[in-house]
Amino acid sequence: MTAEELRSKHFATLCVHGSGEADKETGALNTPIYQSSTFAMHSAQEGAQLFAGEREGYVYTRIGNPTTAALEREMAFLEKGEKALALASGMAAASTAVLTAVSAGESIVASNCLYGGTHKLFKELLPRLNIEVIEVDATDARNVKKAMKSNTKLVYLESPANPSLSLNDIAACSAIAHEFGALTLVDNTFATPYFQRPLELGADIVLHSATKYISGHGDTIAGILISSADFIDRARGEIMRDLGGCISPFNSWLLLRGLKTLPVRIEKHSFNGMRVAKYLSFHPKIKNVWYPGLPTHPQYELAKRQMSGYGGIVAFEVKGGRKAGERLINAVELMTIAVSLGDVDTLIQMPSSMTHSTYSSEELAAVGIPEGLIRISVGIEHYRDLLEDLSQALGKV
Ligand code: LCS
Repeated sequence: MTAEELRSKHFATLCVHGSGEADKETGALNTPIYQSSTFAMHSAQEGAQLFAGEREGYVYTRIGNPTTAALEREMAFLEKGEKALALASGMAAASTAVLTAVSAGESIVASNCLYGGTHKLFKELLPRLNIEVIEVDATDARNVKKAMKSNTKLVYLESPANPSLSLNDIAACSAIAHEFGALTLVDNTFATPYFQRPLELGADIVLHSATKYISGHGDTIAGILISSADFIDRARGEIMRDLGGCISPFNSWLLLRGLKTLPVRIEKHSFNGMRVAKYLSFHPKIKNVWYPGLPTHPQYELAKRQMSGYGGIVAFEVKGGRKAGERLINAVELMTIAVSLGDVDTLIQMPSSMTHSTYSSEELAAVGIPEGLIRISVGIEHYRDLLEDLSQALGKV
């Protein structure tokens, strides 16, 4: 089947068959791991042309590698972008995207609910580089508009957000950014392209911590950016090449393998996520549940509009706050107490003291994240076993 014919197929088929551009050298169905740091040139002249950008080809794995190029091609294909850039981690992707879009003396308008590491980058390192970050409650696009300045070059969103599962109206925020001549970035880690494609909604850049659902097995740290050819060329040539946050060919290969099972994994995570969210929402010891697939989620209508499913992350608060929450976490037997998310294993953690310990108490309160909030990354085990574990753990609270 030609690449053109493949485009009309369903997303699940695209994940398995890819863009139809299998390894051209050998016909290998799965792209081999090109575990080589450097690539032989045929002449001094060819080397000069490669470095001058007058000729396409591989030079050195920090700048590009065939296994990584295959991953980038497939991620661009699935997110409907022109090009992609794979990096060593989600944070390498975030810092590379920001430094590509924004320079000293310019500003970013960002959601105030972000992964704790991104928040730390925005609060500490970027101000040192004279990049201002204005964090706003981006669940209401009007707050984004109010914060925009003439020097704002980037609107930075995370939807659904870690850990509150709040949403940003991607189409509305992107339209505002464009009015001001700025780009919009959406961290699409939680939804994955299976449930949400921000570029189709008007965003300019998509970011993934590929450590999570793209890998799916908890065995890789990686990040990916998808955007226009111009943005990705600049991110690669002007920032990643200099800061050096490249991905290893082996990790690119693991992610290519992860992509093939993304649809079945996400369906199962989401099926289980809904069951866990519903179970908790009816439990007498639970105060609150945050899950975009529940009609009680304040942005349920937006979730239905911009996502085709709700995913495997559930946040909740036990009556009795942090102490009671810690008792619950200590009582689980099947689930693993661990940060990260998107793994086949179910992981449980407390953001205020772990992933979001970079937020002050005041910042957590402003975002509406209670100190005792618990986040579960629901895995692909049988959901009855997960509910049984929660039931026995809640019995000890
Ligand atoms: N974006 C989101 C939404 C994330 O959840 C994370 C990591 C990152 C970016 C950064 O990606 P990394 O560099 O770790 O690949 N989130 C984590 C979490 O919730 N627990 O541990 C890491």
